[in-house]
Amino acid sequence: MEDLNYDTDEPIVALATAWSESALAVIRTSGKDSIKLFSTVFSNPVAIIDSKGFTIHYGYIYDPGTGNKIDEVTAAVYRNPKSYTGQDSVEVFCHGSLPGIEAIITILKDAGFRDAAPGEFTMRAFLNGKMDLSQAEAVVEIVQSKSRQAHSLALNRLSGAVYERINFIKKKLVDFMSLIEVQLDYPDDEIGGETDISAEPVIEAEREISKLIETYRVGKIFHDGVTVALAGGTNAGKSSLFNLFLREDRSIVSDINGTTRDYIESWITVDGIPVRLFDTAGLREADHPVEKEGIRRSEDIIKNAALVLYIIDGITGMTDEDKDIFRKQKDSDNYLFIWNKIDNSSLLIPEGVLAVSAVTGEGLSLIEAAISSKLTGIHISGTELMIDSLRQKDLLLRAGESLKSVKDSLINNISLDAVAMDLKDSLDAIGEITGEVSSVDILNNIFSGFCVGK
Ligand SMILES: Nc1nc2c(ncn2[C@@H]2O[C@H](COP(=O)(O)OP(=O)(O)O)[C@@H](O)[C@H]2O)c(=O)[nH]1
Ligand SMILES: [Mg+2]
Repeated sequence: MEDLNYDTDEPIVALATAWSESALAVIRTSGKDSIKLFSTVFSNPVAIIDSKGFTIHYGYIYDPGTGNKIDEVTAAVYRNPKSYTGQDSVEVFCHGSLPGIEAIITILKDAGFRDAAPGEFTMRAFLNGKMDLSQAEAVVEIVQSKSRQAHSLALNRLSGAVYERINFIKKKLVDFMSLIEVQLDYPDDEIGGETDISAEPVIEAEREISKLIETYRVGKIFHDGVTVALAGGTNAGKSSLFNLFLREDRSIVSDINGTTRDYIESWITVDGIPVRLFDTAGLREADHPVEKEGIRRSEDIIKNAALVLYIIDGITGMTDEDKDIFRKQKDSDNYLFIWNKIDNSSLLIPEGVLAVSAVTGEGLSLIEAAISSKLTGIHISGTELMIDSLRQKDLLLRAGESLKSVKDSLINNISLDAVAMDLKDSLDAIGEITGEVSSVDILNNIFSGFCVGK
């Protein structure tokens, strides 16, 4: 990979934790001579230079120019190849003070480190064979995960689940490729008769690929989260339900119509799915311009939500507007109708409407289950293999397309050369997923999406 636009062995430094005040911060270094360079600013250089990998050393970082102490730290030493990047590396645990962090990084840069580019640590880990590309992508997915389930799904990928499945598919195709190559090397007359290669392995590989592609839709929901909006007439209990979902009093509840004039939002987790829940202003005729604007914004939110929870006031029953929306949307994939205030409602609940009380909480778990099944159609335990990288999905689609051509060629007895070409394209696409086949552009593209320090 000499073509990369920076040296992949140079000593680099970056803050690995958030740039904010905290008890501790971690500054990460990696690259050639990083242990020696670090020792020049450490109070006990000999201990560092002579240390084994996986050791921790207590001391001070100081400014070699002035001799001034900069911070009291511990330094973890890793030796090539046993480190995250596969290179020599030192991680510094310092106090989480912004001026302190800044001073340490400056001192380290004066000592010979340079600022790391986004994703450069993980790119080095990939280049040094510590992980494949699907695992490198999972590093970001873990850091960004918004719920426990999303976290375990990403952890699954980080431990190589995508890599293993891809290799399983690849093995089938490579074996098949050898069959084809034998046929190409030994023309028909020598082997005797027509080629009669079964398309079965190709069909199996195609099936595995389709299964993985299907996981993307749900994988993406767990990674990005989805928008869910509470809608309905004023006083139906939207804000009360919003608070119930949050298990706190965030939205103002009152029996005065039009209390919620704008929308408010919060992240919650429903059955492991990260949900961005919106409480909206009740949709009604309003005279006040502020309320009008709130209603307009709320309408936008509702229109763009992945799922609308439409709340009906169970004490008064359905209004004409409720009936109208119910008629239009009752079979929609994006609507769930909820009959609220069942603690105090004696009216008959229409079929297909879920029942809840925002006051007692009765019915909430059924609503959560309904939201989850509406959004994903399945229950996720967190141990499933699910992809959530668009890059991986597009490559799987390309691999699948090529396999379709392979199958068609075999069925229609088209030349084996054509079969071999399509097969190769499919293998290339699969190789790009794990990074076996990669170019500088692909790598730069993936790793530039990381933040600095990863
Ligand atoms: N009895 C009963 N009253 C409720 C329930 N949910 C909301 N309310 C009352 O209905 C009124 C309107 O509630 P609010 O959440 O502000 O409705 P919104 O206008 O749809 O946001 C308030 O007086 C709430 O206390 C419920 O489940 N049972
Ligand atoms: Mg409200």
